[in-house]
Amino acid sequence: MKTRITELLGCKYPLIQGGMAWIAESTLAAAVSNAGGVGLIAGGSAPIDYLRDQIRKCKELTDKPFGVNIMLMSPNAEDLAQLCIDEKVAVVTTGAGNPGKFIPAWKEAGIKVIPVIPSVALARRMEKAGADAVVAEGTESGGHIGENTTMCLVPQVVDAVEIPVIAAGGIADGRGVAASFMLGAEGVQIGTRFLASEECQIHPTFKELVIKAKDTDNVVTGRYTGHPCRNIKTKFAKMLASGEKDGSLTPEQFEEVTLGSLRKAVQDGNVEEGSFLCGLIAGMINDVKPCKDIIEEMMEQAEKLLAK
Ligand code: TUI
Repeated sequence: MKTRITELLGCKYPLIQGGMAWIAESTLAAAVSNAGGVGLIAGGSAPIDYLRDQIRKCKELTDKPFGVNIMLMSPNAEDLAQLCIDEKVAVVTTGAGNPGKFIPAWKEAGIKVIPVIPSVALARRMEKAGADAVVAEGTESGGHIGENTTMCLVPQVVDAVEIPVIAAGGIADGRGVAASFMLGAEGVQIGTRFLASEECQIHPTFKELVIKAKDTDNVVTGRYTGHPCRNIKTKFAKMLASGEKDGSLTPEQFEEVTLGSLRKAVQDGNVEEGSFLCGLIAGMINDVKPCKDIIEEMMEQAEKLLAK
């Protein structure tokens, strides 16, 4: 499993953890890095002091490389981007926007830059802007999503750029990893599978929802706001989806009722008002395990399949 991604990031496995807002903190990131992947702390829309604290905690928990995800829609993005430089973070991934203006300063600081992109056009732009790799993220992913699928997007991005491509969206076992490699990816980004890990600090109700989810227990909300998000199909998510469809919820009302809903899901396990962001592959996930077991089983299965 040595690829340009393991070489670039100095890790054992070509696997990075998704930068899940409100979810990915130092305990999870360190567990993934200690298991041979690259863990990520999500900046989300957190205050700068929170992220600094999380980065420092992670440095205490692991001596392996780890990274930070910058969510570009955050009003704090600029400050958090600078913090990654000040704290000498090894890797930065970005989501929900074009990180072009930050790339020169990150590169100058020796940070490996890996934008998450939903299209070939943006992958090309990121390569020109100096990105070290890209994550091609299919619409199967949880949270904020693009339109193209992993199966269709990954090979098109692989054909379009020279830099290594990491596949994301709908990958939760060795079959998904092997398939990604067949599509030309040199690494995988895993998010949803780590929701059901022992080290993930989300509310037990959230883990329970992931484990119990069937293939159809998933819904995309907020397309009409311009920020489509994939969630577990709770009563709240169904209300949002039908309000959007039948016009009983205006985009403004949608924004109002979803304000703070990520925190309500992650910290409180509030199924009445929380948004449980989660990928389409949750139906395949049936147990909570340590990150080390998840990663080793996944990579062992992938290696066997790829050797066939
Ligand atoms: O960023 C994600 N997933 C996320 S961010 C998030 S927090 C949030 N909450 C509510 C609304 C919006 C965000 C939850 N999940 N994944 C990576 C990703 N990036 N998916 C899609 C994109 C993307 C979209 C447009 C990247 C770039 C882009 O560029 C547009 C442009 O400016 O050209």
